[in-house]
Amino acid sequence: MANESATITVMKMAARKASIRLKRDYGEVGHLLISKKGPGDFVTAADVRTEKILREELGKARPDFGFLMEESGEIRGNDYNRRWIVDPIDGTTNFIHGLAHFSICIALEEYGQVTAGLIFDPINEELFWAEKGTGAYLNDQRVRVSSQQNLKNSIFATGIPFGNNLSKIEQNDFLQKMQGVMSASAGIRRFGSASLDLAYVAAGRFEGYWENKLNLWDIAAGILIVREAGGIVTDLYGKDYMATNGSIIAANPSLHKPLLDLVKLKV
Ligand code: 2AM
Ligand code: CA
Repeated sequence: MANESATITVMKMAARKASIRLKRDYGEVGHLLISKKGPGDFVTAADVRTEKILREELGKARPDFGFLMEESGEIRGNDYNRRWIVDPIDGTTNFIHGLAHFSICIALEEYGQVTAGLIFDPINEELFWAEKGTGAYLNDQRVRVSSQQNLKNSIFATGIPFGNNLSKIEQNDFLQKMQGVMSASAGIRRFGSASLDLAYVAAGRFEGYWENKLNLWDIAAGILIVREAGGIVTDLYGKDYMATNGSIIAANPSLHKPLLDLVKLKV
């Protein structure tokens, strides 16, 4: 059983409270899928409501901390050095389509460093969490990255660009990189939630994961959880600027470099 701080207890309670309504809302999406209007507006409301519950719960427990939240943006607290980084639904597109693969993400950043992270998949009741220096956990069990050393036996997750969020040149570059990984590995998965992709790397389910154009709230908790599970996380240039350039690669220590060699960004 893990020894956890008061902070992580606060985070877990907030996530569990927010998840009760969120699960009910997810149940509604099923009905709305076949309605003319579709579930889009309803899901936006669910997103905002979940964020509000998280803000209230975290704010009650730590009144001075600030927030960076997907829906509300930056909210300064009295304590300038501590803030919660929150994504109320990571995997919103899955949620909208009635696909049961999304999470609530909470990270605590202190003096610019994430010191605690939580990723909660409320449908599967999987709560991934870590605190700096004390390891990574799935519910009450310690998790570690996979020990696989060969690319050819490995599966990797990624996020395939959608709509026009990449230029044609970037799209082609991505396709070329996918081709490299698909030839070298046992396969690629695209599950649609950056946080759960990172959580699954931490739990050894995926050997690695890479994606570009993400926001800090998608990855803040996951970076800590993967590192505490013994994995390596960098940006797609092999550096530590995930928060500023929004690119990320996470893998077990044996496969981080081989995967990076296949998917590295040049410019
Ligand atoms: P979201 O569900 O919170 O939007 C899917 O590839 C991953 O990309 C998800 O974790 C998703 O988070 C994230 N993402 C970041 N920016 C996005 C955007 N503008 N539209 C859709 N997904 C986005
Ligand atoms: Ca997200």
